Amino acid sequence: MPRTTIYEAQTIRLQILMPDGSVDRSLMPTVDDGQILALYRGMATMRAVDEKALKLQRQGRMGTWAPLRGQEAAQAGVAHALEPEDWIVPAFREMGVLIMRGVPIHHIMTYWVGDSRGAVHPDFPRILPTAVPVGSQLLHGAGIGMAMELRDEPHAAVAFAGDGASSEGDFHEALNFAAVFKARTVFVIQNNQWAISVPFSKQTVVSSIAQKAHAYGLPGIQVDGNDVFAVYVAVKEALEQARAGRGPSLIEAFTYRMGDHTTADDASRYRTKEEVESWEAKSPIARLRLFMTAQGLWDQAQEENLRTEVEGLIEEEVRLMESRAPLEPGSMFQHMYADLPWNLKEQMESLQAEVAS
Ligand SMILES: Cc1ncc(C[n+]2csc(CCOP(=O)(O)OP(=O)(O)O)c2C)c(N)n1
Ligand SMILES: [Mg+2]
Repeated sequence: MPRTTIYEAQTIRLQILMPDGSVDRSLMPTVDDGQILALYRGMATMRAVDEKALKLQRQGRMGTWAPLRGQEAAQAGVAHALEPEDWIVPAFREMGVLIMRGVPIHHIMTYWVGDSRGAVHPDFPRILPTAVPVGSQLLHGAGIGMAMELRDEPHAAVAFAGDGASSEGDFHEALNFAAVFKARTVFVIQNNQWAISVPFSKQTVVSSIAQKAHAYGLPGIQVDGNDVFAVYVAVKEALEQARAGRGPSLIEAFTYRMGDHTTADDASRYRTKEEVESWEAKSPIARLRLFMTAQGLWDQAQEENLRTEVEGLIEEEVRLMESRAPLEPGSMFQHMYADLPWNLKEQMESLQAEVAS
């Protein structure tokens, strides 16, 4: 009997914009200067919001925050490929996608101060609420894509998850359902190398998440997630396929979580400084700036103007977030049960009495 061979599919990583700011012209998408500037502006805004949120948390002005530092290109590339009618199905680290979609920053921050009004987006009905149960949102993304296929709607859903989510049953169920029912869904997995303290090497023995798509019969591609052009090209093509009813795709954006998992974590306890520094050299923002500078599109003065403008915007957004009247404390009892069980009713009444006094 021949020994059974374990076959690992070969994964190609799409890369267009190199860390030194040079590009592979043969793969470069058609993007005009305005689009490039919009991508850069979006990424710079994400970085500034991230930095501000960390400061607010340290000052006790924010409950927690899940830093997206390092993942700006992965999020900007997707956001830029979306059309207004496409659905966004986020996990909990997609603040950058929301910012580029136009969700006000103060509204995004509201969620992280612990106010449930920030979890939902009444002004953006095609953005689902933040999903903290890891991987659960992938099934919602598959379901929305199935509905669009059934109704023959020329739009698509993008469902986000991390590398850790690829170990959840939900991930496999979502891919399988999506493929079988030709869901108009694009799955974007931001492989940031860590699921809290669990490294990617403990999620799977194969070298990419992209190749898992093949088991379910949908195209899977890995892209350099710190390369905004590669992410944009891959997602744009996958979205066009999905909108036309030609089936779902999986895109693995190979990137790095530069910060802690959340402000409740201390990543220095489980990963080395050298590892983090090696990724600093692959920074998604720096490489786009190098490219733009080489093209004559960007200079120091523009950089400083943008920084001042974005800082001003964020200060105003924080002011708006902090000036919003807080939710009535009893609202925590509102959304779980249609009929409140007696013990919770008792607690609610006791809280109401306390607040009244
Ligand atoms: C079902 C479930 N299990 C565990 C957790 C606790 N938890 C929150 S985030 C996380 C890691 C997620 O890692 P990954 O999917 O790679 O996303 P990332 O945080 O890196 O963006 C875990 C285990 C959870 N929220 N839900
Ligand atoms: Mg991760």
